[in-house]
Amino acid sequence: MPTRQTVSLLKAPFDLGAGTRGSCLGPEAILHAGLIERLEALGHTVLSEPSLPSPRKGVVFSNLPLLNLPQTVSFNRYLASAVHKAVAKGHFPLLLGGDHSLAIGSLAGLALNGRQPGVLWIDAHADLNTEATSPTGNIHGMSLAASLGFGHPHLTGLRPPSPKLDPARVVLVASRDLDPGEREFIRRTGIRCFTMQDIDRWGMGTVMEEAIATAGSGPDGIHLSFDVDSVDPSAAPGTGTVVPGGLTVREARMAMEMLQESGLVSSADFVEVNPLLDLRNQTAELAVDLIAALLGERLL
Ligand code: 6HN
Ligand code: MN
Ligand code: MN
Ligand code: MN
Repeated sequence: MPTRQTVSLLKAPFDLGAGTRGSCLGPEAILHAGLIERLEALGHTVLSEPSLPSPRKGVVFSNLPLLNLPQTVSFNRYLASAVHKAVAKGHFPLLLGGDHSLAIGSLAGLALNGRQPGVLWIDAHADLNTEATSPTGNIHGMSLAASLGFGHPHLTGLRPPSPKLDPARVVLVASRDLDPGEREFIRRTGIRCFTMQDIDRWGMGTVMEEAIATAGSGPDGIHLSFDVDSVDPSAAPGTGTVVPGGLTVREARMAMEMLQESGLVSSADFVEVNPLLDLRNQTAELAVDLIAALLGERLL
């Protein structure tokens, strides 16, 4: 049995940070796939907080180069307060997205509690664009940069302090689709980046050992930000920005098992499940398997 925890389930039906609609339905799909039952079976207490208020649909603000900036800022402010409250009560905040712009609010909420965890960003992408480098204007491609203090002041300064993170304890895993500005960002800041090529060469076990050692080297543990597009589209088709050549189901699950064994993870985001693009809810089911493994479910 894992250490029993009180998990604050933060359902974030927000997709205006992405270019494709539908990840706002992700939280419901993940619940339909049986998340709460699986976590309760592990002995955890699950507090299903009310869904965060979704912004009004039908209005698209094409304020390039930052699409839907006002809605993204206000939703993430709510989210930061919700995370802040969960942490203050000693709960494990588990964010169900929604698109990856939500990591801005998630990390801002942890910072409000004076926490500066290391971050494991498991994703096909780096989400290290700013409005100056983004090829799309979609804020979900800017959330890690914003949390590191780069980009539009409404995003970086959503809640004080800024930056939220120490680049020496930020680690990217499963990267395979990096924009030119993001490569430059990685070179400039020295962020550890384990691409799929590294995983092919050294194996997921070795990569995760190094990733956990680097992200977990500070006093505040590790925040996991898991974008389901890190997994190969053959196993996770239900997401808006698929990139071939991703993690196998076993590699993703092993990453969760190793994080569980480390005992260092105290908050997590699972984002970019898009039921409108999914096949028979399989991506949501995969997310549930991974969350359960992260929180202690074992094969034997
Ligand atoms: N995500 N790099 C591309 C962009 O638009 O900035 C894709 C970003 C995808 C973001 O998957 O969280
Ligand atoms: Mn929507
Ligand atoms: Mn992402
Ligand atoms: Mn991604």
